Amino acid sequence: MATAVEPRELAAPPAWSTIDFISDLHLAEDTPRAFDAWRDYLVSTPADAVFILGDLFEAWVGDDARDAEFEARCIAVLRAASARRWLGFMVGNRDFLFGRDALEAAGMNGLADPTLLIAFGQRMLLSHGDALCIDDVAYQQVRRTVRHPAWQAAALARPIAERRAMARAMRTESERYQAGRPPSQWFDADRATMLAWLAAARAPALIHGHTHRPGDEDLDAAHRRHVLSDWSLDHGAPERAEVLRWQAGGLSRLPLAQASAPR
Ligand SMILES: [Mn+2]
Repeated sequence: MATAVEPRELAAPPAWSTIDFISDLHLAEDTPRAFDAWRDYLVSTPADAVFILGDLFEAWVGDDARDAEFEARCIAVLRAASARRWLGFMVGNRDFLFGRDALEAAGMNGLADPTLLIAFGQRMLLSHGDALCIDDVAYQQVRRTVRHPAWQAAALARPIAERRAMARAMRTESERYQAGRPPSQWFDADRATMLAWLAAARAPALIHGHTHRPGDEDLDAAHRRHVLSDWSLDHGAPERAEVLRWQAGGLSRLPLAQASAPR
């Protein structure tokens, strides 16, 4: 059964004329090209606001690890970017332990999943997307567990090295799943659930990531979804990195090079 979720509302300040959405960069120490592309994009985008809708990091093992070499470099990039423009961050299934301390260090605004963004006189529902993939019953069980405050408190009480090992194990499991079947057979967001969320939000459109299958699709005559691109620039697979940009005239899907061009 499709369950509706009440979104948090966020009204864009009238001064915003360009709003960017990105997700699923899966930044890690072994993704130097994605890291550089992301840093350059955050410096040069003409956007007034950038919404990061989850899985910015391949893993985030807790805010107490934010001073480690790689994490500190990421926070420094975010901090420099947030001095120039508004940054919003919604956690994904890889970086769900990104918390208040890291948000504050990065100068970012935390976003609930889902969030209803109101801009240009329109309503746009935003989600990472993993909660919509209800056919993946085993994952939804894991999600309920790891999103529970008690589980998180217990996990964060463990040594950082142990948490990194846990994150690596989760990554291996996910890679095994993806290697075992073509992308067309990976779990997708459930249509009835998306429509229920959109009805609860009284919104005609949804933006989500997570599935790594970018595209735009009519869900019915009155509702549409826009799936964000992952950023794949490092591991030999076909290169892909896009920004979804919202302006008064509508949405546009931009290759990274174009997203950074001056207005
Ligand atoms: Mn994800």
